[in-house]
Amino acid sequence: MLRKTAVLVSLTALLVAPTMAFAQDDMVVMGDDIAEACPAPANLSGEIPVGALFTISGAASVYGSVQQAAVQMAVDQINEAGFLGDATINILFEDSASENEQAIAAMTKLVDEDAVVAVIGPTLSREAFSADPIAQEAGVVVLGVSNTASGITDMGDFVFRNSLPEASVIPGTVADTIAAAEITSAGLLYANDDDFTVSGFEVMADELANADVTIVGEETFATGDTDFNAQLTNLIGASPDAIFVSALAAEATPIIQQARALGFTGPIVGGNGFNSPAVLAQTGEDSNGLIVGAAWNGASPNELSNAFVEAFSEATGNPPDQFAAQAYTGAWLIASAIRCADSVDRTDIRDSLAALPEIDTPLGMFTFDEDRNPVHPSITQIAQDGFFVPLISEEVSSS
Ligand code: 1QQ
Repeated sequence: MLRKTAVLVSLTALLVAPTMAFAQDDMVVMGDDIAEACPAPANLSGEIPVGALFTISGAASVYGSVQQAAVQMAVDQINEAGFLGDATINILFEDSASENEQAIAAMTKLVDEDAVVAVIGPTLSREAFSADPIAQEAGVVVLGVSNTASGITDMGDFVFRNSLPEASVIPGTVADTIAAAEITSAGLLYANDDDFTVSGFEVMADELANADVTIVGEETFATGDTDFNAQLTNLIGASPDAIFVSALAAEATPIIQQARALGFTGPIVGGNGFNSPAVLAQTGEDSNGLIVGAAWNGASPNELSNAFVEAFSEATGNPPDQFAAQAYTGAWLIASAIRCADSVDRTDIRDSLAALPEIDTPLGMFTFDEDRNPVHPSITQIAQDGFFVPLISEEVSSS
């Protein structure tokens, strides 16, 4: 459990670093840059309702459950640190249950009944395409922390995301895979009924073509499928150096297992859906050599990331994943926008979020571009013995 320490400001801290006055006595947290950029708010008081809409149950719950834990931890830190002066965030969690209709109902409740000033989430891009127009229509900021499909922020000027889109991550994944594994051919497999998996596939196909990698075959499946032997047999029969897969975790796991069972020993390269440690835990040795592009890796040398890993591990008993790091950062970004706005007006918060300066975060130095998409470094990882490690200079087996 997170320690509920009182906010103690030591005399030394005041003398050495007056801008640290909000920080907890023994914890490194994310708000330093904003504490310097924006004075302590003078106009805020009471509880400020903020929504968090995640798929806490359902097929994609491996993502939403860690997002919930990470946002709760961030909100505890924000409130305990007095980051919003006399006010605290009242975080209201809703479960989209991996269903678009449920996401719409939950977003409507948060925006209309709970009168939240901003919403973090929803988890899946297809949920965002369903539910975000409700927030946009009501003039409420919605900050995606795991939406990676193309076109998310095109829904409107209240729609932001801090999750690097596949279009930003996959080019690096393709380039690093070519450099490390010297692939010249690839097969592609993707779910053709999900906004994120289709978008990821399109980016993979474009990037492979740009890099002159021969595409030996493209195969599709539907979300919820469990048997991929027919598609994998077709692809493996064409002898690709690597297989690129755009899938959510529930399908990623049997795809890896079945590809290995069919004798494919080359790199399997996954998109963002593979970034859950649940995929590695469920596939064991089969995921050795799996290559996945990410917005964050636990090996990052960044001090805020290290502090986040320590605090999250202590709070939950498990190390965080990329989705936790993005959700944690997202909650601090919303708090930062509220602090800098010194207002709970929904439009003031939107303008403040869009105008945040570049700040240090567990994801690295972070800023929004003019389209409200994130700008920060990405990383290519390879799975080794149940963990994602940076790919750079790691050995990759080829078929
Ligand atoms: C999306 C994704 C998923 C993997 C989120 C968990 O990237 O739906 O956009």
